[in-house]
Amino acid sequence: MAAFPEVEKICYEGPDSKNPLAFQWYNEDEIIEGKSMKDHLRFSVVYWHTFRGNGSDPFGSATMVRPWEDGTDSVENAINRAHVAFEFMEKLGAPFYAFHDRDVAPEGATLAESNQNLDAVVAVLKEEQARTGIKLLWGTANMFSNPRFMHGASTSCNADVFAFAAAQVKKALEVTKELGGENYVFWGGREGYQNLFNTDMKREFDNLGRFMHMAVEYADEIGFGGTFLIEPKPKEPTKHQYDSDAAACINFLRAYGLTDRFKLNVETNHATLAGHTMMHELDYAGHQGLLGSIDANTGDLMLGWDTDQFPTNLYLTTEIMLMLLKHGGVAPGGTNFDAKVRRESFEPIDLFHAHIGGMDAFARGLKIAAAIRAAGQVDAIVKDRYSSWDAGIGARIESGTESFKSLEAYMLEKGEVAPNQSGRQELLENIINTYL
Ligand code: XUL
Ligand code: CO
Repeated sequence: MAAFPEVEKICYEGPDSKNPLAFQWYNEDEIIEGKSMKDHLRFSVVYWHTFRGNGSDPFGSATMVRPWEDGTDSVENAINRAHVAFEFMEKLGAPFYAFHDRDVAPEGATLAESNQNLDAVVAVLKEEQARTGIKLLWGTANMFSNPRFMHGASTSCNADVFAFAAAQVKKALEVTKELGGENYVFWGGREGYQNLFNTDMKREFDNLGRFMHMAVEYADEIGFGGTFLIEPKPKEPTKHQYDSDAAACINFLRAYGLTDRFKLNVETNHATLAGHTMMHELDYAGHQGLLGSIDANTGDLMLGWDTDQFPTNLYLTTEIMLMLLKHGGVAPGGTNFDAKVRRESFEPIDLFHAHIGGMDAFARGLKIAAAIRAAGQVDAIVKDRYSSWDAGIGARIESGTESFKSLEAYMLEKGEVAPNQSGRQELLENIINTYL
């Protein structure tokens, strides 16, 4: 029986459409900068929020109405839910999805039982992928919900927890490979600390590095060639997460010799929590050649926590798409809606409204960003701003032929620097607004 009988396949109807179950901007075959929107954006639906989110928050219990759930944590219910998930994604027209092991199948009383449960559901996911053509963007392991991970997983003070986490990631890698997953994600979960008085930070970092190397080794052993992604987040649930922002993650990857196999999965609301803009995080990861994928969502200006709302702000999606186009696109990563409907939006149809809105916001951001790039005004201003580096002393410094001594001689002779020019921030902001 269909879970969403009132919903047909969501189609593109154009900007004038008033149909809430149609796209106004996401036209998957439309070509932008030589590539279809579908290939630029590579939209992905997350299993955890969309099919497991129940609307509970720190102040109240579940609100979501999900008629297909039978209220048990059985494998049978999980299999039924998998069919619902694929009906949803097929009707939405999302080419990808992403999950944690424990989202798709219930955790058993032992590791062996958990693995068995996972295998039973993965067989169904595989059939559904073959039936619909929907692919797995990435798999990951939930190493933060179970109480055993209270001190972290690979950074736990309890070596047995490291061993359990290793076994769990081993299985999650096997499953991701079995389903043709294009990437594998590590979000730090509880890899961080609450209090430095009880923490051997050096040992925890070393073990984190050791764990990642074991993951790469095992991926090689089973022939999993997907990209590994680390997802920066500065806090929540711990006071300090080791993967705190793009720069900290990249420093970790370099320090432990992992940059050849890892890139970053950059999430908007995590950037906000880190005190950065998403644009900053994307540009930083991008210019280091380590931009792998994005988790698309947004926070709320009035709330301090990780609200993971669907992105609807065109300024934000434009900034993101400017960065993705600048750094050569997001593939083999994707635009993964790590976002949840708010607890007052408890009806199944709200899931469609949320995803349609997010996809349209990104499609518009892509079109706006492409128009800004085609016009070239912004690029021309940036090029002009740095023109002192294109010739003369700037070009000589960049070519490596100058030194402190030669620069002192140059400046002693010249006496004072060439006059500075305006930064033109307001003009640039006005230009961006003309495209929105
Ligand atoms: C947590 C978060 C996770 C990761 C996957 O804030 O973003 O859902 O994306 O573990
Ligand atoms: Co995320």
